[in-house]
Amino acid sequence: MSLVETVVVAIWAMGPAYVPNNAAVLAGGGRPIDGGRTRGGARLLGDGKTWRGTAVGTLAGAAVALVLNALVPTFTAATGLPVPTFPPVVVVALPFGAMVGDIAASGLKRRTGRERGAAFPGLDQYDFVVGSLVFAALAALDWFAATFTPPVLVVVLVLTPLLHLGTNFIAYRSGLKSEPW
Ligand code: CTP
Ligand code: K
Ligand code: MG
Repeated sequence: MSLVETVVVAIWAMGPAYVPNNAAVLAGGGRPIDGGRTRGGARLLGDGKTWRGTAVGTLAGAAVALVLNALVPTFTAATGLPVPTFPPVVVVALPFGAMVGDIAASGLKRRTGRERGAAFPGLDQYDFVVGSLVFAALAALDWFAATFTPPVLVVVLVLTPLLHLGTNFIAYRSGLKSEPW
């Protein structure tokens, strides 16, 4: 595959993991997952991790996976690119893993004295990638190995922080998000 083709396959494979965090920003609010609990004076997760944001984010990512699955035959016929079809367990694992990675990162931020919304460079850009990839690998290892080949993985790791910073900057400028990260 050429670099451009690898990029297309990488974005396709990660689409269901890219959408949840952005959907959560739109859907956020309501009861925080940690129920307001604290440890050592800091919240466990904070008000930025809610049940509604997590549920809507996961459903939005799963919807993207189902739409992409429906498009595979047409897209493959038109381009010849080996874009993946998501098995049912992966339809859920990619977006849910992305949300869990983001939630785990907030726990780490609170334990290290960072308030809600504080930046943690590196963690902010990779938490959901690592979460989604780990959950997908646990859910369907053969599918994972066939889809996330080394070149696709490299593209994912290089491209994701750029896409993440780009979409978050747009959300920030449109007033949807209070910080650009
Ligand atoms: N959000 C949510 N539930 C989630 C993730 C995100 O409701 N599981 C919503 C919240 O409204 C959150 C917004 O999306 O404020 C932006 O997400 P994020 O930047 O991850 O949260 P922060 O508010 O910055 O908090 P943290 O410092 O814990 O990352
Ligand atoms: K985050
Ligand atoms: Mg944030």
